[in-house]
Amino acid sequence: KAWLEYPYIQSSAVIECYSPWCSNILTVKQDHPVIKSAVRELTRGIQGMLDIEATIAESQDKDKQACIAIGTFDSNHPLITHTFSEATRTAIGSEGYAIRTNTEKDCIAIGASTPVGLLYGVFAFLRLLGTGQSIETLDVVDNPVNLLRMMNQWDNIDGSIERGYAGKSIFYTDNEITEDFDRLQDYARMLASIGINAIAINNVNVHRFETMFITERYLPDIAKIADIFRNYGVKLFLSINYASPIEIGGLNTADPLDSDVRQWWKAKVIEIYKVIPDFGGLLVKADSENRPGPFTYDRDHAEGSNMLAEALLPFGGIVIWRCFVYNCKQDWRDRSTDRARAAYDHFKPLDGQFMENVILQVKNGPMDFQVREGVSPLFGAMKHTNMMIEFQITQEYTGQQRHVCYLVPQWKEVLDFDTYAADSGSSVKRVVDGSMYGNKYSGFAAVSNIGNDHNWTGHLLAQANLYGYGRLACNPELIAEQIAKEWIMLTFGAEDEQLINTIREILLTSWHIYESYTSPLGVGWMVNPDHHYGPNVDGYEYSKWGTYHFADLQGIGVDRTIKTGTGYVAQYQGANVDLYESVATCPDELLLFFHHVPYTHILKSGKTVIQHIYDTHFDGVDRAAGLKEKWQSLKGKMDDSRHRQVADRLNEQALHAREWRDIINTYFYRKSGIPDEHQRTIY
Ligand code: GCW
Repeated sequence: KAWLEYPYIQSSAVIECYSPWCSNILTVKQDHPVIKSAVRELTRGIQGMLDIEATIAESQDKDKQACIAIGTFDSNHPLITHTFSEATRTAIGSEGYAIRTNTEKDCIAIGASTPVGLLYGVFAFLRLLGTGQSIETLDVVDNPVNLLRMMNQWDNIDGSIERGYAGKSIFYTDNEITEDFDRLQDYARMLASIGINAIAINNVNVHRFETMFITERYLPDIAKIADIFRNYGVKLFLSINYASPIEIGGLNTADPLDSDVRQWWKAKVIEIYKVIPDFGGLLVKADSENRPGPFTYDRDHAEGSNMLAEALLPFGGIVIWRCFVYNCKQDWRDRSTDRARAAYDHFKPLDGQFMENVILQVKNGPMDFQVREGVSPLFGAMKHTNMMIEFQITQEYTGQQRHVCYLVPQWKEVLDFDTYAADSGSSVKRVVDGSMYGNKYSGFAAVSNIGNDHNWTGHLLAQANLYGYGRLACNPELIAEQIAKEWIMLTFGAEDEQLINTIREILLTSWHIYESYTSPLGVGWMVNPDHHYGPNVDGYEYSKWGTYHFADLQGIGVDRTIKTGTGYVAQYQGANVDLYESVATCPDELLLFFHHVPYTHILKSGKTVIQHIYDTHFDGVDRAAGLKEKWQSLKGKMDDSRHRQVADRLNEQALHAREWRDIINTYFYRKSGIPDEHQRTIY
C-alpha cells in the first residue's frame, strides 16, 4: 500500500481534532466514477487512520452535525455552495481543489470544479491527517502547476521491464495483458494520490508484439486498462513503433510525407478513439538507439511528428516526441562528435515547425540520467515549441534500487536551473510549466520505478522517489526535505520524531553519498556496459555509445568548451556560457563534464582533482556504512519485515560502495602514479 497504508494515528491530539468531523461525510448524488473513487478513498483513509467507519449521507439529518462535505462547485451541495466564495471558485482550475473549515456550518468542505479536482482534494485532506496537521482553520486553494504530469512505463508484453528493478511488470504477464486489475487499480490510486494524470503503459522501445497494441488484437484489453486509470483521473497513452505502417499495415514505407502512410495513421487513430474515447495520445522514440524514424526517408523530426499530430488533432490527442536522438554508433577515436550536443543540434533548428499538439520530451540532462551531468541546454532554447522534461525515477545509473538514492534534490536543482533564456524567471521549471513562452502543452514525464515486488519499488526507500516526483510535478516549489518528511510520515506514521529525522537524513544525504563513491566530478559513465550496475571505469571508454572520460596518465575529463573542445558550451545562454567555458568558474561538481584537466588541477575546494577522487571515495564508503548504522537504530520502531528489507539493501550498498571505491581509486592511482596524501590503502 506504500504511502496509502493509512497507519492508525497514535496522537490523541490529532484524533481529537479530526474525529468529530470525520464521522460523517456529506456528499450529494454525483454519479461519476472519479467522485466515487474520491469518496471511497476518503472513507478508507478515515477508517485506517482514525478507525472510524464514517457514514456517508446526502443531507444533514440535523442542523450543525459536524462533517466533511465534498462536492464539485456545480453540484448544488448546500455546504459547498455556502463555503466557497465566487473568488475561490474562479481561482480553482480544472484539476485544482479548495479545502476550507466552515465553522459556521461545522464542516470541513472539499470543493473543486471537476471530479478529478475533488479526488486530489481528498488526497490532500488525507495527507493533512496523515501528517498530523491541524484543521481548525483550513483555507487551502491549490492547483497543479504543470498541465501534464506523466508516468512512462518501460514495460514489455513478456512481463519484463526495461531498466526495471522491482520485479516484473504489473501490466503484462506471459505475453498477455494482465488480468490482475486490483494491482493496477492500486497503482492508479497511488498515482492519483500524487497528482499524476497521464500514463504511457508500454516501453518506448516498441518491439514486435507491442507494435500490435494499436490493433484489434490488443485494443480491447488496453481499453480495460484505460478504464481503471480513468477512474482515478489518469489518461492512457501508448508508445508506438514509427515503422507500424510497414510492420502491421502492409505498406512498404513509413515515410511521413507519403499519402498512404498519412491515411493509414488517420484510420488507425480513429480506430483507437472508437475503443478509448479519451485516449491521451502517442509517445514516440524515433531515430534513437536503432529505432525507426523519419530519418530513413530523409525527413526531419517536425515532418515526422506532425504527421501523427495531424491524425490526433481532431480528437484532442497529442504526440509526445522524445529528443533522445544521438549517434549510437560513434567511433571512439573521433573526438569531434559529442553526444551531449546531439539533442540540441537535431531539434533547435526545427523550432516553430511543430504542430500545436506536439510536445518535445527532453531528458533532464544532455547525456542520460547520470548521477550528475549538466542541464539540457534545450530548455529555453525553443521559444515556439511545446516542451516537457523527462526524469528517470527508476534508478538505472543511480544504484538500481539496491543503493538508496533519493533523487528529489537532483530534480530540484534541474528545475531551479536558470536558462537565461529570458530576462527574468527563466528557470527550467518555468519552461516546462509552459509559463515562460505561453505554451499550449507542457509538463513533466518520468520513467517509473515500480514492478510487481510486494513493496512496489524493490528498495522500500525508493518509494520516496515515486512519491516525490508526483508531488514536484504538481508543485515544483515544494522543497525536497518537506517531501521526504511527508512520505516518511504517511508511510511509517507521524508520531516518532527520531524515526522521522533518521529516515529523512538517510534520504537527504543519499544522493551525495552515492555520487561520492561512484564516478567523480560530473564525468559519469564508469559503469559496467549493458546492465549499468557496478563500477567499470573503462566500460564505455572504447565503445560506440559516445560516453567517454578520456583519462590518461596526466588528466581526465571531456573538453566541451567553445575554444578548445566540442563547442557544446555554446548551446547554453547568457551567463551560463562563461560559467562553464572557463575552468576557473566552472562548478567543481561538473568540472570533468566540461573540461579536461590534469590530476593536479586545484579545485575550488582547495584539493587537487586526484586527492578529491581519493577523499570522496573513502568518505563515501564511510558514509554508506553510516546509513546502515542509522537504520539499525530504527529496529523495533516498525514491523520487522520492512526493517529487514531496508537493512538488507543498506548492507549490500555498504559492501558494494567499497567495490566502487577500490576500483575507482586503484584505477586512478595506477593511471596517475600519484599517491594518496593520507596513505590509505589503494590497491
Ligand atoms: O538510458 C537509456 C537506457 C535505455 C532506454 C534509453 C531511452 C528505453 O539505457 O534502456 O531505452 O535510455 O531513454 O530511450
